[in-house]
Amino acid sequence: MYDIIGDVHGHADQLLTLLKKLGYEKKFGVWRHAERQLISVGDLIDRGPGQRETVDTLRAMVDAGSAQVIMGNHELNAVAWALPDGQGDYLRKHSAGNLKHHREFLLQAKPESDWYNSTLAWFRQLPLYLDLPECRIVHACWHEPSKQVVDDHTGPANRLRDEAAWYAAHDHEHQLHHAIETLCKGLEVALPDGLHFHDKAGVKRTAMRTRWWQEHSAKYRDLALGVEPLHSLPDREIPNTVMPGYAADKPVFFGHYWMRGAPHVLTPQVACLDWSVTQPNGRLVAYRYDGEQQLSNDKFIWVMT
Ligand SMILES: [Mn+2]
Repeated sequence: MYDIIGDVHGHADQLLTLLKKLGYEKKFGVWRHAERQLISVGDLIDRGPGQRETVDTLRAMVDAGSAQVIMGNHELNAVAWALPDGQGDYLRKHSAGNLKHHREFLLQAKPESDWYNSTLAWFRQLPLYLDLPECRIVHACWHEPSKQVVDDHTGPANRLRDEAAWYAAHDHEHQLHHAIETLCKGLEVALPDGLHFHDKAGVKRTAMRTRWWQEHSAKYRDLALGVEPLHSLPDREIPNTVMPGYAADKPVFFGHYWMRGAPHVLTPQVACLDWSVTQPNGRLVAYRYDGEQQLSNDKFIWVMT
């Protein structure tokens, strides 16, 4: 069965320690397990000191069949950073803000190198999600309507089909853009009546990140992620139509959300595996999955940073 791991963000030392802890062994240059396969929820790169080693380790495992890796928003952004938009810029603008998040990868990857080109080509063909017989894996949000839009632009392995799809995915007027943003960056809900708040960076926001997995309806301030102060949000219910919850016919795993504290399931069928490896006292976390339909806290395995 599967060992599903959270966002690594270039923390190769923690990745190797976690692989050992999970019982993987390096044979003929590749980490393998006799009975199990590793699945990464994406976000291999940006921030940490061992980004090349992280990519090389997991890519070799994918090539050998001992791992699967899906697309995180950082891989999506890395590809878009390097794709010209035809108007003298790139699909992801080379702004100071965007560069800040990507600079460490560029320093380590060296954009003129063969490694960089080969890695971006590999990122381009990563699946956008996995819908396995027992469970589902996506980087940020399992959202059925967005998945259906994405499926019109992907092939059988859930990879963006061609160059045109990459351009559509970065065209703010195109529905594929919003669908991919939802799967890889999470479900945002617009605030009513022109309301707004300012995020940590002081940027004015008219939509908020949400705890999309929560099933019952709730107020804006109950479902918000990363909004402070919460009382800046309306004290009323979010319409059910914009918060679909998760139709839990099988468990779903994702990363992306910088959870803190001791790893635990969010509901019996929903588990986030990103426990903030980039932060002091953070964790790189795996869930040891054996096909169960009810997830349990005692199946998390982690290494501290
Ligand atoms: Mn992410």
